[in-house]
Amino acid sequence: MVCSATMTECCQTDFTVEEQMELERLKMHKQILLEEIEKLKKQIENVMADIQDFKSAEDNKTLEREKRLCSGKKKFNMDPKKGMKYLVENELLVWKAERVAEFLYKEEGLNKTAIGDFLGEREDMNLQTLKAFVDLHEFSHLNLVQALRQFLWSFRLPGEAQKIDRMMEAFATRYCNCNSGVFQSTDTCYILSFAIIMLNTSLHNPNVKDKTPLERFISMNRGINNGEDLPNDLLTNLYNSIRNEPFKIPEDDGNDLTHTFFNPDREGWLLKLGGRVKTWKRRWFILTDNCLYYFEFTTDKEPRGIIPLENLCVREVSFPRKPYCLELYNPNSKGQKIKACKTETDGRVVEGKHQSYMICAGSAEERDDWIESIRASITKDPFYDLVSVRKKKVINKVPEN
Ligand code: 4IP
Repeated sequence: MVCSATMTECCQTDFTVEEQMELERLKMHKQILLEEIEKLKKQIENVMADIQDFKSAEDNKTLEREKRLCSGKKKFNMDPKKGMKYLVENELLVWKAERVAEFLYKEEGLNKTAIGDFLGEREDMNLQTLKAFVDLHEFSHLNLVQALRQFLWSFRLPGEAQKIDRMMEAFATRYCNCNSGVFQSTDTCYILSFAIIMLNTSLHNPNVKDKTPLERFISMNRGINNGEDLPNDLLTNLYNSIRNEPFKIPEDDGNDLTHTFFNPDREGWLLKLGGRVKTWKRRWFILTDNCLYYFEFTTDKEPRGIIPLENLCVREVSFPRKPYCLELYNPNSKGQKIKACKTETDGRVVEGKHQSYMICAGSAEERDDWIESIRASITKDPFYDLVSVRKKKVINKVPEN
């Protein structure tokens, strides 16, 4: 016979009343649990959706920040001051010397000229940043050329003398802190750094024809270690290092240190009137380093005379039968000899005897070009004064030990 009762009915019949009640209770419990699971599922879904929203909001924020950072860097590259203002106002950078220095040292995409300009400014914050920036460089166990390579690659030296002075001073201080005992003073390190940069130009700039030999480099740096000489080995190593590999200077607008003050400004044949004996001599003149050098032949290694242009003025003058003349004179000490040196025919180097230098060019145009170049040379490049003041200081210093 086929039973038409359902399974439950069948079971129900088999269960005791208590068992049936228990079963009912379990069923309800199961229902509640299922509902709770459903609720939890919904909650999890909601949380997941929130997380997703949060993530994309964060992504958007990061993206937004990236965009602002990018435009801040662009602004900085065009105008360092304005760029910094923007970066700080947009909370992309904290206005503290260490943080700004780190940013300038590590951040990709910053223009090295702009970094140099910012670091060279005289404001307190810029000075502090310069110090912090230089302190980020590790110069321990590097020789001076290696340290300079690292330093000069991290930004581009600005053209202004005072800025360069501050930066090189900061460099020299840091180098001496990292390598105590190498130099007697920061000034020694500073002067030698300049000598190395000049050497780099002399050896690697094709416009410079007179390449400084090792012996001259050594003799140029005599007495700079507080009156003492630096070891020949040290100078020779530095010389060789530069000779074998020139400095790598960040590319830009050609206004680098090399161009700023080491290029010969002008060279050419001119006639010069003697000091005491008034004879005209044809001499090869080179205007460079704020000095006028004259040679008998273009190939001569040693000049016949050197006229430092410091304190001098130049003007056009007329001279009988010499139509295109210019005169170098000292407006503050008329009637006195101009500070200069010359080599006598017997090879002795003596003081010049001119109260003024009368020089004659081949044409009016040539004369005017020379006047213009000499004037430009007199008014620019106070670097030499800066370096020479320090040089005098260290050469006259008594060694500490
Ligand atoms: C010389 O005349 C030359 O003109 C010298 O020029 C000049 O020296 C001398 O001046 C002058 O006496 P002589 O050759 O006819 O003797 P350079 O040195 O170019 O040959 P400066 O000082 O101009 O170089 P005094 O002042 O040294 O006499």
